[in-house]
Parts: sequence; structure tokens; C-alpha cells
Amino acid sequence: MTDSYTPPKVWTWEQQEGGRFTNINRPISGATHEKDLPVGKHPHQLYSLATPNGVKVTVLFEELLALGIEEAEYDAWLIHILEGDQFSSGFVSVNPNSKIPALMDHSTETPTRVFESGAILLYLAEKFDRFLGSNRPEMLSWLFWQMGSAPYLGGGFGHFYAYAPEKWEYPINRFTMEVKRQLDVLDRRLADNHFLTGADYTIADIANWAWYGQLALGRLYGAAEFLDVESYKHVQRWAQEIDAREPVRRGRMVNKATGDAKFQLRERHDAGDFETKTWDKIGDGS
Ligand SMILES: N[C@@H](CCC(=O)N[C@@H](CS)C(=O)NCC(=O)O)C(=O)O
Repeated sequence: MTDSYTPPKVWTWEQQEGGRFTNINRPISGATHEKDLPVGKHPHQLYSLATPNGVKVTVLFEELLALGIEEAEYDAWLIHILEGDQFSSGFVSVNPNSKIPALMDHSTETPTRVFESGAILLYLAEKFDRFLGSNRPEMLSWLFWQMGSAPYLGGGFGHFYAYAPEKWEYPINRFTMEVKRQLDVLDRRLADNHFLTGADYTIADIANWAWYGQLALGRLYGAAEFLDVESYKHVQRWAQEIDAREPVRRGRMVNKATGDAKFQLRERHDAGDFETKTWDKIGDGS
């Protein structure tokens, strides 16, 4: 870093210059505007975006539906986080933390809200008694490991490597060190285990795949070469196997608003939407 910074006695909020997300970051929580959330016809109403945290939940929904569990049907509504949709009064009432994904379950006596992607995965897996595996403590350990570790990848490495207004060696070094260590943790585990908890594919795999699997497949931060992701052979094997699953392919498309228009299903209200409502078919070219 070039200039050294002397923190003032008390921090005050000044708009920061440059960097993605700076215009939506605020030091206070709560709603910025009054707006209700839409509610569709299915028991589950998901308010989300196809970031790694969002994709965890849409992959699980598609996995449950692929097993023929009709009660797992869901409407997925698009939340544009760069436009501040997460600060509407409706969204804040589902998630006071103003982050996607957020879920309302209307199949309970009174609607049940669930926020935090790990909590949503666990809630749905327990509700339908699927993708929990046969070793619950191990599954919970890898699920919570992911929830605690990924902020170093996204908020730490990804932020400083890809989004900060300048490249600073100190934070990039610090978070690269940590992310490579995390990839090595997974690689060693997957050397002796087909999935993270053993033979069963569980929500712990779904959660970790959304971040570390997609990182290994070169989809995050343009950092595949920098992190030498190819060298994590067991992570590669696991990531590719999960990536090839049809429900994963579908889940990745839901609430996607960037990239190739034929893989963007910005909102999902019906299984048939994958064939008829992708952005190449209904979009305005944006
Ligand atoms: N721990 C949360 C993190 C969710 C999160 O960071 N969501 C991001 C997108 S991946 C978000 O909504 N950001 C909007 C904002 O920070 O205002 C979870 O796993 O659900």
C-alpha cells in the first residue's frame, strides 16, 4: 500500500470512492423505501439472485424437485442487489440483514421466514428429509465450515483481487494465503472421500460447491490462474461431478441476470419456465 492511514478517534460515514458495491454499502441496517414483496402461487417464495449464496438454494430446490417432491415447488423472484432491492421494507421483513437469499414458506400455519443461505439449506433439507446424509455431525461441520470460511473468499479475496478500486498487495496476499489454505483443506478431505461427508451428496456439498467448486471451475473473480485452481485435483474431480448434475445446471440459471441470455431465467414460477422464459426468449436485449 502506498499511503498509510491514521484512523480518526471516531469513524464517520463518508462516501468512499470507486470499487464495486461502494454505492450500496451503508453502516446502518433497515429499510430505505416502502415496497412489498410479490407472492406467487407456490408454497415457497424465494427472493434471490444467482450469486454463489443464491445458487445454493436454487440448486437444492431443483434437486428436491428432480426427486419428484412436488411440495418443494417454489417461485423465485429477482432481487437486484446493485439497485438496492434488498433494502425494501418487504425484503427487510424477511431478512433484517438485507442480503439474498431470503425465503418465505407459506405452507406453514402462518408464513415462516428463513434467512442466511445455510439456514435455508438446513430448513429445506430437514423439511423434506433429503440431502442430509448419514453422518449428521460431519454434514453440519462442513456446512458450517463453508458459512464461516466463504466470507474470506468473497468479502476478502474477491473484494481486494477483483472489486477494490486499486490492487493492494497486503490484503491480496493475506486473503490469497487463506483461500489457498481453504482449497487445500477441501482437497485433502476429498482425496479420501467421494463427497464431503463420505458417500452421500448432501447440502454441505451444495453449499461448498457454490463457492469453492465454482472457484475451481474458473467462474469467480477471474482468479483461476492466479490461484492455480487446477492443482487442487480432488476439488476439481468433485466440482466437475457436481457441475454435471442436471438440477445443478437448472439451479444455476434461476435468478441469473448476467451472462449468456439463454442461461438467464430471471424469475422462475414453473418448471416449464426453463424452456420458455429464458432471457433470450423474453428479454429486451439488455
Ligand atoms: N451469510 C449470508 C451472506 C449473504 C450475502 O452476502 N449476500 C450478498 C450476495 S452474495 C448480498 O445480498 N449482498 C447485498 C448487500 O450486501 O447489500 C448468507 O449466506 O446468506
